[in-house]
Amino acid sequence: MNRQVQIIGVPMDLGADRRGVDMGSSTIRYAGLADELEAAGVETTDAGDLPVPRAEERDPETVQPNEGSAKFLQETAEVCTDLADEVAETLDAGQFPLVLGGDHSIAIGTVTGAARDADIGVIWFDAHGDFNTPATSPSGNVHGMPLAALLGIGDFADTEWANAPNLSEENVAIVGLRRLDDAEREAIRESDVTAFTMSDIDERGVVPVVEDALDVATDGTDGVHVSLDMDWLDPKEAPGVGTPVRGGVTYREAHSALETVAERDETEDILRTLEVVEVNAILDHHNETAELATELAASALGKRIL
Ligand code: NNH
Ligand code: MN
Ligand code: MN
Ligand code: MN
Repeated sequence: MNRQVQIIGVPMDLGADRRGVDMGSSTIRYAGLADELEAAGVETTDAGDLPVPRAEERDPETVQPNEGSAKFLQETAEVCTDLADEVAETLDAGQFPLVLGGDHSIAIGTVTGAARDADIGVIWFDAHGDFNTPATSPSGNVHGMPLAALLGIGDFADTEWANAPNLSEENVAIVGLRRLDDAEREAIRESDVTAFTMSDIDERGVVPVVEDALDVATDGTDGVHVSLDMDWLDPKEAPGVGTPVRGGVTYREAHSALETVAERDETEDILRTLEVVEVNAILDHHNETAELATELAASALGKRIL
């Protein structure tokens, strides 16, 4: 596939408690992303990083009226609106947006941009459900809310910057779940989102699960957004994340999953946007989580061994 990838960095950490995730985009570049993609036969250009306000510049207890407790919600809205514009412009220019986080709150921008002129499906590789709303969140961290935001759940129903057009619950698949807050579990059960837990992967294997997720995300849509939260992997493989949960996928399972996406893309041209988030440089060991993020992006974009 002759794809022109445009790298877009978003050094965002306002959605998470642990500093260090703001350096994610720069560590992924340093790990050799452009070379890795070049070697896989994918041409890249780099749009640089979007401006993100520093956490120190604001009072972390900023609470918006009627929006319960969500830290830095206004700043997050501004960054995500910029990012959505950048993603939509990149698509308009015939390029493929590869968004590097930053914490997972930026998915709100990536997906609203991807869904501006197309019906899309989403595959969400994550240990967590990211289905909290300001009213249910135990932490107030927006990185635990992006899926609920994009689907317009609870307080997010009236937020134009967050509630994605052209995205329905029926086309969303979460893969690799192993930690949910109580209210999130309830909300996911009540929704039409398809959720695959780690037990599903244990029982069936990662490839059949990802094939099912692809069926969900492609059903009646024009394209698929893949959101890769690096805490989806086991912390032994990806130690550089802010909210590690034991029992995640292995190195090989992760590659296999993204190769399954690439294979479907090769025959059906389904992939519209890709993002890699939650790499935390301070918690990482010798940049190995960033290196893995780089490799997995290459697998998703069609890297072949032979
Ligand atoms: N569920 C928790 C919260 O809402 C943790 C979310 N952390 C994530 N999600 N990294 O992917 O605060
Ligand atoms: Mn996440
Ligand atoms: Mn997560
Ligand atoms: Mn919607």
